[in-house]
Amino acid sequence: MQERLKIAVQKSGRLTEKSIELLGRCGLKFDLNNQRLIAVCDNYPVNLLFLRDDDIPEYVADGIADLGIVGLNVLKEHAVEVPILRKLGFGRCRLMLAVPTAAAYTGLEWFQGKTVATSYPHLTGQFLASHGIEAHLVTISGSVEISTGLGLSDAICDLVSTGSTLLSNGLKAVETVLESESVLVAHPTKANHPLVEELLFRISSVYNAESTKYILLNVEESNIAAIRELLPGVKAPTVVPLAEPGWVAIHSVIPEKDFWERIQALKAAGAQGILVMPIEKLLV
Ligand code: PRT
Ligand code: ZN
Repeated sequence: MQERLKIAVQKSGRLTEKSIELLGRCGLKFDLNNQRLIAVCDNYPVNLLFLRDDDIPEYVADGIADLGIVGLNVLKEHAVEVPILRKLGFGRCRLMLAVPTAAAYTGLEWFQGKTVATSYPHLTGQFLASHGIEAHLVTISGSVEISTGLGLSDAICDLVSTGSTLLSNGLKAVETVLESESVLVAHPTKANHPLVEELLFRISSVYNAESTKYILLNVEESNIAAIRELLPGVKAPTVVPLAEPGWVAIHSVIPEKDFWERIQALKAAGAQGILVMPIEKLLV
């Protein structure tokens, strides 16, 4: 029987939907109807293991799961040594120290001798110690943000995305301990497995497609050189003659990031009838 990869994903939480969606966009189909400890993939030798996110680093390190999708914050807090195969771009947040809004905060020395509540004692302790700060850490597993208002702590260290939780609890973020996003991790012996390499290739194709657009435009032949300068393409742009003599259509792929600047430059170089389309996958 063919070997099946086991991929650990969060059972129910902020990363669950995005993790399954990413694997779906890589062409992996799962029967998710009767969730759930394990879901079997119908068209790729993969099983999903649904776990609490905190357990994923250990499961991967122990080789019970071959791959895992987990927040960098959880991975670093557990200090488990497993290779990160790639960042996945979702679940972005920051682990931040936050103090009461009214506090006269001037710098990290403010934390000297203070009590800090957190679910991330390892990362918080390491950060404060690396700046020569001795603080008293109180580890709590949930609702860290209410601990200061309740008098349990002077400050907190917690994950922040929009900042609205801090605001509504009378706190302000003052220092970043860790920038986090979800990452794909592997058991060390599986990092170069052919099934893993194929999956990584598919993930790259999905992300490359997301960050690029397909562009078609018409231009007079005399302007081809100027337009080419502005179009990187995957190799080089495709140039097709139009029925109108002296005119060509150019097809290419452009990055999303400086999209409008590039369109402006193309127009200035004589491009007309510009058509831009999303790319579903980009296999390079
Ligand atoms: O049950 P299980 O242990 O699996 O789930 P969990 O409750 O531990 O985790 P979950 O689902 O809340 O989060 C999973 C992962 O999502 C985290 O480990 C992070 O990598 C990532 N993530 C991204 C976040 C946030 N953004 C986030 N904003 N995790 C938590 N939060 C919380 C934060 O703790 C705080 O309470 O949201 C609140 C702050 O949000 P803002 O928008 O008000 O700033
Ligand atoms: Zn958790």
